Amino acid sequence: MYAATDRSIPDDFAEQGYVIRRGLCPELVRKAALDLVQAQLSQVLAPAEFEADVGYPGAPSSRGHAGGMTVRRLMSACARFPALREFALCADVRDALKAYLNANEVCLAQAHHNCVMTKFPDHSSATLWHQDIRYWSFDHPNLVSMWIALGNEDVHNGCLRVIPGSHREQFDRGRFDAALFLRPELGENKPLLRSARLVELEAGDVLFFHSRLLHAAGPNRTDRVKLTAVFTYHDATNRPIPGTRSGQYESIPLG
Ligand SMILES: O=C(O)CCC(=O)C(=O)O
Repeated sequence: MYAATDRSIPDDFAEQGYVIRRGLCPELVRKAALDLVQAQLSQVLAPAEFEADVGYPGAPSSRGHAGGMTVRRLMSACARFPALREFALCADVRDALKAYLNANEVCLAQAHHNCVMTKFPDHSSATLWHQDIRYWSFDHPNLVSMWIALGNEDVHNGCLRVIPGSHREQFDRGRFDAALFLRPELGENKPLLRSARLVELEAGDVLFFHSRLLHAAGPNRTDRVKLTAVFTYHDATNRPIPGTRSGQYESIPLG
């Protein structure tokens, strides 16, 4: 159904809206993070978001339904996973983000994302086509997320799909539904969807993508949980709108 798997490493972030950095996350960081993530998942340590909360296709309709309390995100990753925090704030990551954001100083947003996304085998939902800017309220829609594969990600366990270059397009509001998901049934959206690419990652690979890049993901059809850490960054001069969810916590400067 999807044109191709992206095993290449597009080096033109400005053109493509994403870049894959193979093996950027050191093994020591990944293993330390995995141990702690698994320990916290086994206790369902708060703050967490559950499958029933997201309301995505395939999610149980309430927390009381079978699988409704399946964890979908362990929130506040920076505060609870020291190895991930250290990596998320390190010089290599900072330098990459300065280039992708074309910024002199960058900050990590604690307000949202900043999580470990989980996809459990028995109750995992699909995420429809969207731009992450739907979550954010900043002066400018120019943020970049770092997606760290803590294990392998492929079409079987619900890896991401992206539409290269879509971050550069201006879309009319009518191309999206009420919840700001792209409307696949519209003729004008079909060519875009045909250009989608699978982003298959190996453990330790890191994907950087722009907050306006259209992306989606399927459910996990394997028998093993998929775990991904996600952090979002912005130019220090690009400020969250006061009173919005984006403004609820101070961002962390990386310098
Ligand atoms: O289902 C997924 O893994 C994608 C999640 C995602 O794109 C999001 O939460 O913005």
